[in-house]
Amino acid sequence: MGDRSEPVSPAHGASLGPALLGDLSSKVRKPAYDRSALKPGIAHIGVGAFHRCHQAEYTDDLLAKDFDRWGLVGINIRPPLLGQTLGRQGGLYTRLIRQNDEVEARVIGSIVRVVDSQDSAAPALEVLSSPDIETVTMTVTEKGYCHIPSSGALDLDHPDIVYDLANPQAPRSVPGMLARALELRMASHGRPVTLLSCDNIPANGIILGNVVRTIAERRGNGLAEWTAANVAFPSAMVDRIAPATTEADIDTVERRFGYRDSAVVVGERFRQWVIENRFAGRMPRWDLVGAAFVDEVTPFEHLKMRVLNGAQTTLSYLGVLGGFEHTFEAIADPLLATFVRRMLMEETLPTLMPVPGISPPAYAEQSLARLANTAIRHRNHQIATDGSQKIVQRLLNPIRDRLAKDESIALLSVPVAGWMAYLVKASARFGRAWHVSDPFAEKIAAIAERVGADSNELANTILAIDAIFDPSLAAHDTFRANVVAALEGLLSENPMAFVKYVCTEPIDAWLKHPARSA
Ligand code: CS2
Repeated sequence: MGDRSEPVSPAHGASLGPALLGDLSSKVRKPAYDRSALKPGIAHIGVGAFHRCHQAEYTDDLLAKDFDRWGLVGINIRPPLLGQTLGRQGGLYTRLIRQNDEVEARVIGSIVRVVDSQDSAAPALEVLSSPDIETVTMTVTEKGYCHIPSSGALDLDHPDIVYDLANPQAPRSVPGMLARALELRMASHGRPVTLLSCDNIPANGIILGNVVRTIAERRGNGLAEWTAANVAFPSAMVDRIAPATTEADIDTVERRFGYRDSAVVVGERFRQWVIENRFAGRMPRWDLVGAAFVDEVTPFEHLKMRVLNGAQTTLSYLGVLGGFEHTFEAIADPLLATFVRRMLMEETLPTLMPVPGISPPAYAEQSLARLANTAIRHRNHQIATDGSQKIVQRLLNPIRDRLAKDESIALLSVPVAGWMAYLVKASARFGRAWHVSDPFAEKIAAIAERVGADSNELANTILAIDAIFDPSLAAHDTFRANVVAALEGLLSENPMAFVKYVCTEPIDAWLKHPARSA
């Protein structure tokens, strides 16, 4: 597309919205379908950067290729408010693809309406129970499912679940809200629906099905039976790195393309979506635009969570401990790059099942290259957030697989200890090195206050948290020994020296290292 005759910027400084579309620079790609003909058919819960960079873009592609009634209604049940940003822009926003020096802009048009349901469930329930909505997708973060990470069961002690079981008509949690929406559907039109989790939890369809069904069963009014017959919970693997938007991203759009957009998102070029072929009712044909509908998602899910996400989590904890702000800076450090590559190649890849059409070593190399993209400013603290909800699928499951075969876990244990060190160092006793956000942060800070710097006692007390560490794993001698040694190294004055040591010496040597008893 040439822009030789382009006026400097007809939209100069104006805010993005339907009226501005015609005035945008030809460098900005626009929706290639008639938005005014778009009707709602999909609801999405959790309209953050990831959704806008992923499902909404696939839907935009689908509408351009095979127009159908698949407009998206975006719902937020937690902050931020959508009305102020996306709502004011008529659902339109810019998706930037950034790859080192390249910047590509595209306005996505698939969101037809946004709904803020932070104060009351009513607006969300109205959408979710509507007969127009045939598919519900969600990105509500790992902790949004209110499950126990180590078992996948609904956490019946979770305050929002306790509340929802007592007040089923005004739910606060995602499982409570979905169960209530299904109840309203059952009582009104009875139309089937697919509930599609797009979060990085293991077997996400199974966990979503578990938590919703557990609530439905307690209703005792036929909802569990109706759900079994009319609702599908396919699992899915989703992928695209899309960090939280910053003011600098908003300024980039204004500077380069001449308009203001308060809902900009930035992502990498790579994207992937593998969806289990198990639907209730009509389903958007995302498979026509690059998604894959498959019988078995597990191999893809393990690949993505253990390799890409495992590397991100590792770089986030070791990165913070080493003083690096973003993933791309952590991986530019030769030591951390060596560590993460060795961990993936030597310990993670052998735990994977065969993945149709994918060579795991090539995938691992591609993942490392994605993480090195300097234009994706993904903060290590952002990835480190909610680690208690992430380490099971990213690190502990591959560790368990290796222990079952009596294989070494020396490298994979390091980021597990990294997560512990990250939370321990945020406690007052350790000088509040940084601010953290994790459902288990307080509990671990309390352990750190009580135990102090004794790594053995610290690691063993944290390993006893059975909502995160399955007791049989926590009791495994090799696992304990490795985590204790790594925690000691990472809490020492020079955590990077420990990482260097691990990269050069076998961990058994570290277990016997004289510095440990010094
Ligand atoms: C990241 C993910 O914040 C995190 O936990 O690891 O959001 C990651 O960027 C995506 O899963 C990539 O698809």
